[in-house]
Amino acid sequence: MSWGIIATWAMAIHGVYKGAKLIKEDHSSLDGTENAIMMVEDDPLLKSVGYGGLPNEEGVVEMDAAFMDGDTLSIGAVAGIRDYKNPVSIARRLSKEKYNAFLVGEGAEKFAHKMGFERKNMLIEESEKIWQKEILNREEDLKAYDGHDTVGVVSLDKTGTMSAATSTSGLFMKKPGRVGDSPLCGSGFYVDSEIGGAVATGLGEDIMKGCVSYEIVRLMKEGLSPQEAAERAVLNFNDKLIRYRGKAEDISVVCMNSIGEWGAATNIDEFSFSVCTDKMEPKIYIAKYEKGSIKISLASKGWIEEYNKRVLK
Ligand code: SD4
Repeated sequence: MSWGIIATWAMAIHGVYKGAKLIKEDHSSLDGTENAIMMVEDDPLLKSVGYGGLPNEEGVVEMDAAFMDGDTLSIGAVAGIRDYKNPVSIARRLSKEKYNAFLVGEGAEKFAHKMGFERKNMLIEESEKIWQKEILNREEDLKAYDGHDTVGVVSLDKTGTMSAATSTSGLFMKKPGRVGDSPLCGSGFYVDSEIGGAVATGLGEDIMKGCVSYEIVRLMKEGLSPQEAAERAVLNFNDKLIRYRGKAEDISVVCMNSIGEWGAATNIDEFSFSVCTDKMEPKIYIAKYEKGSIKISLASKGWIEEYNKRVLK
């Protein structure tokens, strides 16, 4: 059977290697997805997810994460959680609960403590410095990060099981308690093993207006290929936001169907993503939004070097 794993942003390439290795060695899609995300959460150089993530306006790192099992449609999520090492693992654990599967703030932390998850101060010195500088030159608008924000993963294993998950520290300088699209089912993520899955990154306040991830899965169910579904969902919704509101903020997505075909779309100049399947080694691609359509190309060596300089600093 085919298998595959796809993730938002080039920063997730090591996670994709890890997830692909597990799936190749007959581990489940659920393990592949969780481990891929944990690698991104654990990397202090990545300022938009987990350890090292940029804080809210009070200088506190508050994280959102979700996990979905495509065989059972079970969902677990946390929002505004502080001081825990791997929010995605807490979300996965919560997906096993019949009740109370989406917990916020203190409630999520109490659950994580009870279940023995590792506590960790997620604010690193470098991120605190960036925050202190930002307080002095405060801009009014909150923006999605430049090329490296929420990590979202969809994977398919050899038995046909699919899963999806997200993890993020959300918008830099957000208000305490602000929750984005990432832990919201249908907006930041959705997966159904009979059809496929999708995850989103960008400005949560806009992504959630269109339940973008669910829309992609719905379109795949209608018979569209992942690429067609991703493009149609993002471009149509982008146009609608512009018609209704005059402007659409950043929306980027990746998706995969139940036979390991994949797709990506964006409404920004450049959105990178990482993918590996039984048919191809892990690779970084770039999706570009140009004159109303999406162009996808392999990232060049030069592009990757430039990206690493910009993101891993
Ligand atoms: C959010 N989509 O919280 C997420 C991640 C993000 O810049 O902020 N990206 O809205």
